[in-house]
Amino acid sequence: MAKASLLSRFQGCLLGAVFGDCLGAKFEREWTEIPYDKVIAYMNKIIKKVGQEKLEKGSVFYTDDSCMTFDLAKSLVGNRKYDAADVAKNFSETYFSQPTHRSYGGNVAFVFFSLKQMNYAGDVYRPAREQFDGSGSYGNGSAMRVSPVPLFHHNNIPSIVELSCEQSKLTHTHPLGINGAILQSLAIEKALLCEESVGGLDPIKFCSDLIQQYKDVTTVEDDKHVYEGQLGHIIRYLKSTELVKAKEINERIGSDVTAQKAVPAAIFAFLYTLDAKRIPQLTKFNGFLRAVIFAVGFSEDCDTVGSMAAAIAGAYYGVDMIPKEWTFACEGGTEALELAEQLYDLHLK
Ligand code: R7I
Ligand code: MG
Ligand code: MG
Repeated sequence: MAKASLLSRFQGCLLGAVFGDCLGAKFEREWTEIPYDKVIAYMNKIIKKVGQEKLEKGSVFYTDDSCMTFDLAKSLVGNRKYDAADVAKNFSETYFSQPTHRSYGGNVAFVFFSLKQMNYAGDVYRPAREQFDGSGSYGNGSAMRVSPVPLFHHNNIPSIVELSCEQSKLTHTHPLGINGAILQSLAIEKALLCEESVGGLDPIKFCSDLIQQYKDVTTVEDDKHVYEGQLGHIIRYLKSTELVKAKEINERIGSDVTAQKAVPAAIFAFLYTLDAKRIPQLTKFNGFLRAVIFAVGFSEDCDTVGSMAAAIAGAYYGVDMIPKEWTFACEGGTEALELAEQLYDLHLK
């Protein structure tokens, strides 16, 4: 694989997150394994329609995953720093601008209502702390939107960890929610930094190094071991020569709306599809598409696992692997490219 430039990787990450969300959203309510052929057929249908000029720009809609990714990225770029009240306001106002169409998580709306009532002043972390009788949410919502964080603080692990944690606490204060966001950020950062190597990236080494790094840097000790256990399952599957079935992945790792399942599922999708030959139906696709089609196909929360797998894969493979037709078709496609470039410019400065 030719090494993608850092700008291409930034753009691959952010546009990837949007693409995975848009592709997975088509199947979001099916709650079952989607055959690869069905995902591929839908993907190709959009490519064909764009080619025939039968689809308007931005007409494949995204969901809450991309809403919140954009909310966070725009605030970081606009303020050139993390401003908790501003991010909280963006999250909430975007929600109230379209509450029904974006398929937000079942409970997070209560946070937005409280934030609005507070007029985004005072302790903006309080509503999230009060979720689920005070234990906080462990939904995957703070991990699904975290991709701007490793771009904003690229090459600075302590700052990536701190900001992943802080932005999580605006909606998800449960240790599993926070650590899920940290782990997803670390996976993206590691993918951004991967050098081209003879024979390609070693998925087992990537995962082992990620576990070690997560153990070393995570500041939230409660429930920390849950993710270590999940990454251990991933390594076992990566080592196996037998093809693992979707049912087994879902029973062992899981892939639902909780952070402790969705984040490991996304990392697994990226690593498991690095070898083009592993899944015969996907061999003809580039690595980025293999990861996303696989993630959408096996996962229960397919827009979110698709989006997170695509953010990691995009950070590794770069933006050129994403079909141009889909950049055109995705709502927010061009905006994702522009925001990634702005984050890249901030990084250079
Ligand atoms: O995490 P969140 O923003 O939802 C994101 C998901 C993604 O799949 C999006 O694509 C969208 O479809 O929703 O929203 P939350 O409401 O905080 O969490 C989502 C769900 O996780 C909740 O509705 C609960 O079902 C579950 N959950 C919990 N259940 C019990 N106890 C989260 N935390 C808890 C908990 O502490
Ligand atoms: Mg969604
Ligand atoms: Mg989802």
